[in-house]
Amino acid sequence: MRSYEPHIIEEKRQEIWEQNRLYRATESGGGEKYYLLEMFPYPSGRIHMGHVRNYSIGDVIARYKRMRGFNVLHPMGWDAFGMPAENAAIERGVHPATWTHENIAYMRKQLKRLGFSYDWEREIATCDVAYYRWEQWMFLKMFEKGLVYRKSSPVNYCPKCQTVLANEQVEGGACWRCGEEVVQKELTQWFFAITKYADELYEYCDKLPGWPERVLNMQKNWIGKSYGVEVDFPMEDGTPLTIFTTRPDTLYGVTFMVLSPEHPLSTRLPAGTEHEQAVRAFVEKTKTQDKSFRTEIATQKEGVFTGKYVSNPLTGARVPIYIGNFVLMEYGTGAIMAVPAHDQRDFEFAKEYGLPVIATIMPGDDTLDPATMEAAYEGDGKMANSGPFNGKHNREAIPHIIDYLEEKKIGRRTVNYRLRDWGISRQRYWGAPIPIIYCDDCGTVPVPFEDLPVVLPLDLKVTAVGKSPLAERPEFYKVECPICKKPARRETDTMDTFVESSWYFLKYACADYDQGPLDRARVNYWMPVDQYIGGVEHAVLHLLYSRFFNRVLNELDLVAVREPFENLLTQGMVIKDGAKMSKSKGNVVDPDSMVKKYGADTARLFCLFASPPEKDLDWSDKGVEGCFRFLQRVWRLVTERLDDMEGTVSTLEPLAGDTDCVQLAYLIHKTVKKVTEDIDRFHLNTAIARIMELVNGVYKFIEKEKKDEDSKRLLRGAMETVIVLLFPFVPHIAEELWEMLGLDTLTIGESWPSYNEKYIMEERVLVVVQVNGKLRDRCEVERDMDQEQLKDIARSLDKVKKHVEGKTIVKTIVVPNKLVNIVVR
Ligand code: ANZ
Ligand code: ZN
Repeated sequence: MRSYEPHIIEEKRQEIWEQNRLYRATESGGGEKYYLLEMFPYPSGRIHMGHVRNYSIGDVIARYKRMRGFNVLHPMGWDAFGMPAENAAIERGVHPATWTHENIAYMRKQLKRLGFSYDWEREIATCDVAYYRWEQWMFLKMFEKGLVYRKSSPVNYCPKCQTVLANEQVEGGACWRCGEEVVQKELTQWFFAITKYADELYEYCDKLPGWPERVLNMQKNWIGKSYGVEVDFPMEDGTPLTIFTTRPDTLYGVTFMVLSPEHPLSTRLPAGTEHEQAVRAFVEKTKTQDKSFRTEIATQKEGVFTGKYVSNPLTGARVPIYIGNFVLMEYGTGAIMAVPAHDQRDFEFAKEYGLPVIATIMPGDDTLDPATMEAAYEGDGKMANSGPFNGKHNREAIPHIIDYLEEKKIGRRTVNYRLRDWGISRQRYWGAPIPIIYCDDCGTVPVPFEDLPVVLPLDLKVTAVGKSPLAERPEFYKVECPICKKPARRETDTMDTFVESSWYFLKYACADYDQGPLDRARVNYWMPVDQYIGGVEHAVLHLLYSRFFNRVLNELDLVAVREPFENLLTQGMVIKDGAKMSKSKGNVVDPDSMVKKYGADTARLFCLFASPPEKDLDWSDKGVEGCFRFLQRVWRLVTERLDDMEGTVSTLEPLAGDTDCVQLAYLIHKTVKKVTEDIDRFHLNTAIARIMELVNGVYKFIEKEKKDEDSKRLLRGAMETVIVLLFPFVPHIAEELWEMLGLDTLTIGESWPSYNEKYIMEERVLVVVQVNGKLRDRCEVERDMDQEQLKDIARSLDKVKKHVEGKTIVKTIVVPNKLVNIVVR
């Protein structure tokens, strides 16, 4: 008898799969289409456990759906542009392309060794010209439609390294490499007009029932739809200062106004007055500060007086205008009415500059005393100090106040979004070149479609991050203007790598297509993605950008659906010793060594069994060991009985009719039902637990040492069921055992078992069986079971048989769910 040697069987099975192109997806395949997608990895060098987990979950679903007759697309590829490649180039002198391709080769080998059922013929790497050329095409189409534009915008900049820094390269306000304080620098950059879709992206969140509530809320918060009102406060010269507020109910509590330092009035208002100097100094100072820092709750509220006033349009009160660091130009109108009694930021500002506080919303029956308040009261309540609105509840008053403002033409209802347009310019080398040319005479000129692709030159050296070597390479940037043919300059920035991951799922549908950006027919056959699986860290940006991009491509008639991902599963993290498994924490378990020690099936099984997919997975060596032992147990279950099973035709019916057979049959059918339901709901861990229970049941049955043919047939049926149910989880061992039982391995991947309702016992009860009033045995049966069936079972019990044999049954009395009494003579 062979012992369980995972390496031998796993490599053998993988070779067979590859030779038979078993997981190749075609649009002409039978069955309903099913597109299963896992977030593609960044080729950082090696697969980590988080990947193993993500891809194991996906592989179960892909295999399961195939077994249920779906035509499954399950692709894999590489998010291959990005900064780590440049860092490696600087640190180790290896070219980003070389580094990336070597990593891809290694990681592809790792994924293959784990036995994931990908259609490798559709593999894509986003750093390939064949991929990004069509992204450039899309950029140009978006340029035509006015969905991409250029504007000046601040970036993080390190004056010492003279480079632009990504947000993640700024650590506590300092450069990650030299520690110098990072400043904000204005750069002209390209933007995608995602805000044009803000409302649709927001409203569609309610039309995605297959997404986790949590992710939808994160998307909604990010888009930040806010209903409010713009109110005009007349300045002394009569021109209006317009602010945006969500709380017009606090208008009577306004004691000052605050402008963003970037607001055009900030420098204009104090011009030529004694305040000019101080204002200018303040504006200069805040300019270099990071936006998110400025709006943090903990950040000190700072500001300066402009010397000017407005009047409150409701009360006529004279209100001073300040400039403050916590007001941003990007939101609303870049100016606010400050209500220190009811807004904490305004409260802190008022305390800092000795400005008055007027309370207008009272909490419950209490009254607020501005003299003793220690914080703003931001809740709801009855209005006070508010003229005609006194005594009203503030929430009820809001619509009336807005109606009044609109009637008097001093305000209008507006909706504001927190979402900003997507800045895609990166001053980096390892990315897709932006297909634009600047000409002194003709201005900004898109590269003509027929001149695509703009190929990223590979024969150069990367020396610093944040400074694209493209800008130092005349062969690249010196070009002829496509319009006037005079010398011009090519854009040397590259695109944000989030652009590549915003449409890769469409490319998979037609990976080999090169006649245009996408093969519409094939894309529309596969789209939308039926199930997307990935980490929750992408809950906002990647998913939002993809939803945006898919809409744009829908309008370009390249894809028929508006939403790309029908169902989303966000898997939890892999934790070890209480911390996220990561290189920096030094608690990494290397998948390679796992596979080496136990094999791919054990690695997969552990990742699937240790916790439900959405929850964090706590690493446990013991747990891994346990999974390995379980597989050995399954291996023995079958291999130790191969001779015995030869020539036996399997059945799932309790033909022998005795209790053991009946019980085993019930267990088999119940397990099939439960595992099916569990996988459908992604309860993969409990699905495995149920298969383990079935294995225990089969071992128990074997202990009975039944020799009759009918029992053997049932035993074989049970074994085959175990194997088939295990196949999506641990395909190598399952397929090998299947083959050893003499079955055709090509059928295992197509044969999800069905169950017979007849054998499903939802709720079980213990029934006492008597013969002539004397207790002889007990049996566990389904509650409210059919009386005739219950009598059959009772009579089939061994201990009962003994007392009935050779006698005549006069009658059988049944007390439902309790007792069967067989009266014999
Ligand atoms: C007066 C007020 C009183 C406010 C009060 C709040 C509470 P959301 O809900 O996020 O949309 N605001 C408006 N524009 C701003 C800007 N450019 N920078 C910083 N803050 C700004 O927030 C809307 C509220 O944020 C607005 O309502 C305004 O303060 C502030 F008891 O107006 B509120
Ligand atoms: Zn020109």
